[in-house]
Amino acid sequence: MSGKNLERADLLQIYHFMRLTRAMEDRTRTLFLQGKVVGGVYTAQGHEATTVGAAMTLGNGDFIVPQHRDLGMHMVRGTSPRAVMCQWLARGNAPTLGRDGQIHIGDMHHGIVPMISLLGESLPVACGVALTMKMRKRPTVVLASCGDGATNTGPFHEAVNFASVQKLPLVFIIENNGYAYSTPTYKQFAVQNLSERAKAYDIPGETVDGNDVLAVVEAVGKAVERARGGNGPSIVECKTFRVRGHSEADKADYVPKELRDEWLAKDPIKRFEAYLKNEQVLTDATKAEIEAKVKAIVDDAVRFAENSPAPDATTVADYVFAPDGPIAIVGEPGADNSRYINALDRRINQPFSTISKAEEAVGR
Ligand SMILES: Cc1ncc(C[n+]2csc(CCOP(=O)(O)OP(=O)(O)O)c2C)c(N)n1
Repeated sequence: MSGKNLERADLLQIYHFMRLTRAMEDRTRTLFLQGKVVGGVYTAQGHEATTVGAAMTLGNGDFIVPQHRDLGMHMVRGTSPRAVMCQWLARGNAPTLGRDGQIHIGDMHHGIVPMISLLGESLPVACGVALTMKMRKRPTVVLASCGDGATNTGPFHEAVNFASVQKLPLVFIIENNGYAYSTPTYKQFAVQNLSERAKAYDIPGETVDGNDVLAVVEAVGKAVERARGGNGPSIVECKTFRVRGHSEADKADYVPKELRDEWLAKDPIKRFEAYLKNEQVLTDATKAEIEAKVKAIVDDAVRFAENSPAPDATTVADYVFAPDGPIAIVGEPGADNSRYINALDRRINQPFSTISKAEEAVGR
């Protein structure tokens, strides 16, 4: 999908996902204030054009490797709103079975690789997925995102370098939202735009207005096409702003009021809505229809999560420790005496089970 050839239905779908993302987060904040959310709430009001726009450029068989502000990408790729609400309310039937209250979740069937909470660490994993697909000669693109703060970690640079050397079908989205927790960008790096970092790895880098969804679709769409064509990775920096705190526990009083007001005036949903009205794509009736649909989805997800059971305390150690069992000792009967390198080699030449399942699911 490229910004220039969007049909009416595409535009309305983008609007729907932006509204859904905002509504899911707004409702979560209410639940948090009611004391129903277990743990912190990390939202991304202001990021919707970036997250929804970027994900809309992908095709069915592609992968995303999202970060903690990427609910919009999850919504577009098909993570169930019920599953997200069960995560936030830490229910026993949530994807992490109540062990984590965030969107550190994934579903390989929908091409969603779960986030690793340590900043930057998901990016080498994205390289692994892209390399696998390249070795299998699949026309798959992997879209990996991170914040401005995460670009200062070692794994970010290792991943971009590796992706460049291997010409991987990868697009790195940098969501530059002005702050890494309370640290403003000017205290994090000396470059003007984070896309300049692409030069060091000899790949294209572009900076776009991350609050303009059509600009995001255009820039990311181009990078996705480039990756799919076998021309390697790119960086797209989306400049946006986190208008709320790092989490709901953070009042963010380190952000000057004028700066927040300036970005609130550039709200990505209001801007897109004005554009759609001007283009006569969004009428009052269509807007009301979308609002009702979004409300029904969120109501259903909340109802489902509130009626879901709490985690069963007796299962607390499940999936945390390896099950008891015999440990094979090298040299003893029944043990695999392969050298580590041969075992790895054997594994690499076998299909990766999770990725194979995902491929099956998307009918490749
Ligand atoms: C290696 C590492 N250091 C610190 C943290 C704690 N932490 C989580 S999010 C965050 C801020 C990240 O800033 P940025 O990458 O700019 O993303 P943003 O939250 O602004 O979207 C921090 C410090 C972490 N998860 N991993």
